[in-house]
Amino acid sequence: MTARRSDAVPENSTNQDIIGQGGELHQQASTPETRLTTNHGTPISDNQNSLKAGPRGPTLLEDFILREKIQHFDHERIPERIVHARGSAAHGVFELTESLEQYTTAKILTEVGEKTELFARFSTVAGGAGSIDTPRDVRGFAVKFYTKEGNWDLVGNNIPVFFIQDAIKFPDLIHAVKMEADRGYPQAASAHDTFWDFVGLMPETTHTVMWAMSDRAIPRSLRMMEGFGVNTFRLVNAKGESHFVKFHWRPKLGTQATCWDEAVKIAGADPDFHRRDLFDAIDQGDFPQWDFAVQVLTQAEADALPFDILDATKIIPEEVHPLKVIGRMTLNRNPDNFFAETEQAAFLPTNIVPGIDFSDDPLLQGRLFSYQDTQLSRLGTVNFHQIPINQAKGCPFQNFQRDGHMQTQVPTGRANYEPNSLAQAGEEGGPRADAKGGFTSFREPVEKEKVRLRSETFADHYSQPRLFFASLAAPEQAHLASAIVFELSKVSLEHVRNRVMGNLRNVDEDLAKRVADGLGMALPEKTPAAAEPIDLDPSPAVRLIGKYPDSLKGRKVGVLVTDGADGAVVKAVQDAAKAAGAAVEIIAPKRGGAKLKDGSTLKADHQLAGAPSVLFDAVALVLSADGCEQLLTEGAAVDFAKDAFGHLKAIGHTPEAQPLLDKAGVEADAGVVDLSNGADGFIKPAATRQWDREPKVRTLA
Ligand code: HDE
Repeated sequence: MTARRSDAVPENSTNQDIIGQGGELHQQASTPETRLTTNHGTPISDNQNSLKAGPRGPTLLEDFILREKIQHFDHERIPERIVHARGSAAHGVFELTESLEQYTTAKILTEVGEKTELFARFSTVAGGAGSIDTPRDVRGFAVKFYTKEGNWDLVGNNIPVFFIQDAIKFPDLIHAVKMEADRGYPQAASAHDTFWDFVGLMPETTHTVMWAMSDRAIPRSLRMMEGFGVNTFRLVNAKGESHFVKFHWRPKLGTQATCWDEAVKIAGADPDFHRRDLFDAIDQGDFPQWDFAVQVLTQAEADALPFDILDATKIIPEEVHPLKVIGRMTLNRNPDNFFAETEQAAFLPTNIVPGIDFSDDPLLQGRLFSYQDTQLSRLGTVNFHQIPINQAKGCPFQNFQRDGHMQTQVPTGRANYEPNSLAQAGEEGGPRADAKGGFTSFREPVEKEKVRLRSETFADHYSQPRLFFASLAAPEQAHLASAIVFELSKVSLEHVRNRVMGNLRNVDEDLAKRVADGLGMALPEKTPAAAEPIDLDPSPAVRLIGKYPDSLKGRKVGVLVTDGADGAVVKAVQDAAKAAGAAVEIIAPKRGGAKLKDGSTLKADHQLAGAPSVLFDAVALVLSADGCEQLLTEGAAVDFAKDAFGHLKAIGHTPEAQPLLDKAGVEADAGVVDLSNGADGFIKPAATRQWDREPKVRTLA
């Protein structure tokens, strides 16, 4: 039995020996600048013990320090975003390279060379704040520009179209995709009954569903995603003339995706895969960049399109209206504090500057209400614009709005109304409207009956999904078809699977048949379409394969090393991969590292069990014969090689690694490279995926 401690109060009231090691870390601060205080500034003498009636006695209600600390902790969480809850963000800068003066008065789009600070947040849509980074999902791509004329928030997605045409359907769409109401699952997954039930019943979702089933919805990195404003906006010039505009972000690293099986495994290996990747890249000075581009159309050009420019389920193919690159975004600083910045960032499509304006897109019109409203419930006060991340930093903001929860400003003077004549008496009169430089809405003539109607011009739901499918590279088409098979296979309601297939027949008979074969079901009747689809010219610009640069820039190579391995080979791989722009990480059976052939120790970045090959873009197996022998009975090692092969990655290896490759079923091909003759032959296949290998490793629809 351990002896009972005495109730006597020890002389040293913090009892450091009892609390634990690291006493020096609990060192005492002595100056007002360094000492710990309560929220109200009272210095704290002991942050280890609550106030008790004797060392073993009950805690006293009087302990205001304990109560304040616990109470603040209890309230640390705020309501998460109803959609886009899971997000990662960074600070950066926008630089204009070409002026749009002809089209707009917005300074951010006319002052070439001007650098505007910004904050960008990327997100998944369906999952909660703590969900995985790699589900199949649309990604949010929201940018807040702190311009000289107020904040401009471009709140977009990584897919250029949206599921629905009218904002009134948004709550239904989101209810359907999020976890099912009674059972509370699945989290962050569209592969379930209610989502596909909604999809089957709402043909307007078809185009975006196609994009969401494509490889775009399983991005390799947040740094490798395109971004789109989705809705049509207007640019308004000094003469008051309006043009329609679509906004685009193009990543310098190209748009790249994972394989579905890989994305699923990453979810387990590193749920923070994208967040970590973005943070690490910026931390290491490898700043992600995007070109900013616009498509500008006159009213006449918009009228000539075979669809309605106000319909957010349609793209304007860039082969029809080319993109004009006008600037560049660089993300160069990680947030200092996730909550204060990433979580409290409030994006509002209504944050717009003079010279940019809204279109009548009924989806956008609904968004103009929703975001301000949601910030009120999430951040709890009308003063959320005063939170540092949301403040208009590029210019002053001043008005007569006053008071409210969490008011942090201290306005002076009596002028809290307008008009006032206080200035005549030498008092502060406050700001006034600026008829010339202030925001003015485009004077669009509007005089119609009030109706609840969907325009006839919104009726064609299938021509563009058909265009999208026809435009993809063959492996991407197979991935898309397989993704639909995967998702519908998780749908328990047979009539829902049938309805979706009936709709797909309007898109492409071959696609529908491949899905039916993949499901092992008969192809149902074609669903009648509201408007018969037409064949539009394909848009190869929507492809991924063949479009992104064959480069190791921004990618990661994993080198698996065992005891007895040849350090010269490791170094050759490291040097060649780094020279090609990749990050290199060492994996060993033990975290301490591997003892190389020459007796030196190579430190490891990861232990094998915690670093499967899904975390890397290409791998090298630098093994000794003995080391390989030991790995043959190590499941993680066999999976490492097997998955790298299955995910179409380049595999460099020493000849000694052959038994492991054999056990993993790795067959010789152009992506499996013997490193005996140096690492150069490994770099080329490492810069891409081995698409030719795919039919050997999986059956696709
Ligand atoms: Fe959003 N959306 N949305 N959305 N959305 C929100 O605002 C909404 C839509 C998008 O990183 C919410 O602050 C409605 C399209 C992004 O913080 C909410 C409709 C596009 C983000 C909201 C749409 C988006 C949001 C939830 C249909 C692409 C995250 C939390 C009319 C152009 C921004 C919040 C961030 C967030 C409403 C459709 C993009 C509820 C009603 C289309 C990137 O206000």
